[in-house]
Amino acid sequence: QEPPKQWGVTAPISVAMPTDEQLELTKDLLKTLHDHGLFESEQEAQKRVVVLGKLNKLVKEFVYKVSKMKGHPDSLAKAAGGKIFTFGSYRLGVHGAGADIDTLCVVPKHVERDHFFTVMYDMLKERPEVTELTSIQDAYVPVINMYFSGIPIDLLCAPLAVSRVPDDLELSDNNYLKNVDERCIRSLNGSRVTDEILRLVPNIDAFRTALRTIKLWAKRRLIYSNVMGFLGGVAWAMLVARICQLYPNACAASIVDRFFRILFQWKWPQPVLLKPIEDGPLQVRVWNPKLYPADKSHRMPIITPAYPSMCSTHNVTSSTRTIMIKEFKRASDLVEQIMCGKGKWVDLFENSNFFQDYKHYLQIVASSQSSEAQLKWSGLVESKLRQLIIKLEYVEMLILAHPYTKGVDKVHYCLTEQEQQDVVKGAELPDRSFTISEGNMDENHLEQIKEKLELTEEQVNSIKTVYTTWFFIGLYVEPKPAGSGGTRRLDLVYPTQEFLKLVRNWDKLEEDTMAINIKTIKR
Ligand code: 3AT
Ligand code: MN
Ligand code: MN
Repeated sequence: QEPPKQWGVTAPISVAMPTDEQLELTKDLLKTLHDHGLFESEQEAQKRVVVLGKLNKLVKEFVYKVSKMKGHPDSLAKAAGGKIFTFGSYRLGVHGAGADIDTLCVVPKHVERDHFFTVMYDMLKERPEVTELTSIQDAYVPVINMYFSGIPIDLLCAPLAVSRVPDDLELSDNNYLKNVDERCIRSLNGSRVTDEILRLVPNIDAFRTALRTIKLWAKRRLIYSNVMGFLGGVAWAMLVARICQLYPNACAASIVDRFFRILFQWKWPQPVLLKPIEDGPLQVRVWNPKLYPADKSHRMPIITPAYPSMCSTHNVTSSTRTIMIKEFKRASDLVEQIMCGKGKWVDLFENSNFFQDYKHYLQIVASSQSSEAQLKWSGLVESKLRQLIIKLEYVEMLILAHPYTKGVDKVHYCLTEQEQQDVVKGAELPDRSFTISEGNMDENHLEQIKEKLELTEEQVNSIKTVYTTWFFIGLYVEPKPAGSGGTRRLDLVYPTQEFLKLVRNWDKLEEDTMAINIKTIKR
């Protein structure tokens, strides 16, 4: 008898077909996901297809235009091609209603990245469907952001070292990575990783439903965030893919069940791999804990399958790993009940009680005086927060430092100097502080305040607007030994001072307007 086909780095654990009960539980699960509004309407799905069709046409026009600009004859300019690829949640088929479409434009070598941010940008600006067009040319991965017919789009560009990009071009060939710049390699990476994940999964339908389940669960349990030291979308996708490989015939409910059981007991830092790590044609580092100490220090390595393989979970710290393992255990117990008919899927998605879980918290307040400054400043502070977590982990008696996954954005309209000083330290003004929901950074509350509070013209003119972003870290302190007297003090001076130094060292800091404050608060 032939051995079962192997998916990934080991033979499957079981090739059993699903039982009637398991199929029934998968139906329940799908219904629960639908009830949570995780699927878009047929109409929205159609709209996405239309938008992608238009974008694909636009890219070809863009390539044609630049080719002509460069003096290529018409026939060659037409043959130069151009093609779009999608990646992210849309490509994986697990996007929710309103999610963005992550899109990559692949163009031939005579089309330069600069053209993308000038020629292509202007072409998009002309289109009546396009709104909120912005570009970040100097980002780690340069990107154009926009809404196209109301659908959010992240648009990347990859000029390959080829003279034409035909419609049947596939990016899986490692040779396309040769002779292109690093930004291009990074831009290609998202698409290559997503495609590879899909190729390495035995049963795409089960994978998609299981991944939608895991993503909803991780968001509800506040452990979905790469920056904060938990896992991001790609890492969760790879974990689910690995479980699918181990149970190639299982249905979604069983995949979810096995997911929690296996990951709760996983022998970290043994890495999760979807295939053996490949060598390739570039002079770039591939993840290798035997060669690189930094790779060896990864606490929960989950390795991307496309060359050059990287660890997607570089940010995980000892605290965040402990928190995730605890969540795997909680979910594993719940799903065990669900699988024998004694529980409900909704229980899995219960919100976490972050603000009740600890006695003490750190509140970190980043503040500035304009929405643009605040976006950059709070982003910088957020990106350094895990450095604070790591330093807190060394504090005596502190067992765990638990970062809240979201920053809380507020805008305050201050009448006095004192009020300004208070809000930058984390206070709120009773009638003049507002929470900013995502994408509403520039909403103006002034008119509303003026009327409601009956302010004089003079008062209105003296108003100073202050933007703040709050971050929170839950502190789990070692319980006092029974019967011991005396007071104990948690000494956080060193880690907090070091953190303040680190963020104030930012080369774009505007010292007069940007501030950072940390204080401890009680539950
Ligand atoms: P959503 O459904 O959009 O919330 P997603 O998994 O599609 O989930 P994103 O659109 O944020 O998430 O990201 C898609 C991919 O883009 C994931 C990663 O390959 C890449 N990516 C996202 N953020 C960054 C970043 N800051 N730097 C580099 N690559 C990024
Ligand atoms: Mn996306
Ligand atoms: Mn995106």
